[in-house]
Amino acid sequence: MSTPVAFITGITGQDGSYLTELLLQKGYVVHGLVRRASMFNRSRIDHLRADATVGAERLVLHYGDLNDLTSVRRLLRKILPTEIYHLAGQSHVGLSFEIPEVTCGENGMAVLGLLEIIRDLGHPVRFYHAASSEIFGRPAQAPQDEQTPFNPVNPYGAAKAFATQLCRIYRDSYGVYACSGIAYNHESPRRGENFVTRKISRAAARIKRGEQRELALGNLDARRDWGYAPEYAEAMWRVLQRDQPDDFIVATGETHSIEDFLSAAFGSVELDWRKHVTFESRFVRPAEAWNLSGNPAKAKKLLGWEPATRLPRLAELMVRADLASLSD
Ligand code: NDP
Ligand code: GDR
Repeated sequence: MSTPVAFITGITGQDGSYLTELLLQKGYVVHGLVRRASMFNRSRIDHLRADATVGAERLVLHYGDLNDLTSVRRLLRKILPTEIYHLAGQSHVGLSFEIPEVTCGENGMAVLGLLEIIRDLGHPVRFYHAASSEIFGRPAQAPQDEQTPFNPVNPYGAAKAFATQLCRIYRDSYGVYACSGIAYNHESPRRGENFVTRKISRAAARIKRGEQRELALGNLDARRDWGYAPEYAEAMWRVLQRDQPDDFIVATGETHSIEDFLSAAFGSVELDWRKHVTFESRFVRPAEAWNLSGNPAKAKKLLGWEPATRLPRLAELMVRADLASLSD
């Protein structure tokens, strides 16, 4: 069997880094798209680039940007990957109200552009689209499944809904092998520092060490279905291993409030979050999604995928990692 070749957009992000580790373990050659920044933005994959057992020929990085799909087309024509994992894009829901055009361009139109490239590629390739629970916004039913109607309430969710529907259209109309993993929140020590879980774990560690006193947050009543990111990378890979393309909910099915997460994170280092958390209105969004809880039954049945890590363990492992990094 020939060596599988993956192309990952968003390789420098949380999910991209875990997926790269997984695919390298499975013997893939991994090509990743890296955008140009004024400073190196590869800290999440530096350990892989330094790993002598991986080597430069098995992990290849290319400069590129979703706002320059001509260069991405050129790369794909040259690499001819067997699988594309499209994870790149502006991923902060709150910020999508502040930079809606960038958000919709990267999460919506860029997916359409990639589907067009794949349609013309003349080479069989499987395409994974990182869809989100935010496509459901304020759903009438909970938990949601693959049939739940889209009802996004922010620009990010609207763009992801557009892209999810386009994957279905290209699959049905042109036979493109395109799948959406409709993932609910997944977290890890590599989570960006302005997402609520990482903000909390980092603050708990810093307060414990005396480096910070307060943590300013927005809406504490919000509830989310939180899982552990490395397990979601495994689901992504499984989605593309099936003969027929399809969409899958990737979730734990359990929801918790921000207060629950605070309690688990601060509790793990014997702190009382109520003594440290303050309210800041700038973190409150113009509209908040609610009722988001995913039913992963289809993924369990057809992919053999099941989440293992949940609260409070998830919060604890994040705080522990933040404490360890402060000791470095
Ligand atoms: P991150 O924000 O950690 O990573 C996003 C990645 O996209 C980074 O590598 C970033 O590069 C890259 N990127 C952003 N804009 C561009 C661009 N214009 N051109 C090229 N690359 C770009 O996100 P996650 O890893 O958490 O999520 C991965 C995907 O899954 C995203 O599409 C997200 O919307 C989606 N998703 C995530 C969920 C989660 O809970 N994590 C749940 C559901 C969906 P750089 O490092 O330079 O910033
Ligand atoms: P989310 O994650 O919007 O669900 O998107 P985030 O961690 O940003 O927010 C979760 C909830 O916490 C509330 N909240 C705060 N959020 C942030 N970021 N900062 C705060 O200070 C704060 N205080 C309260 C928010 O209002 C919200 O209710 C994530 C991203 O990974 C998306 O890319 C992905 O699609 C979805 O998860 C599923």
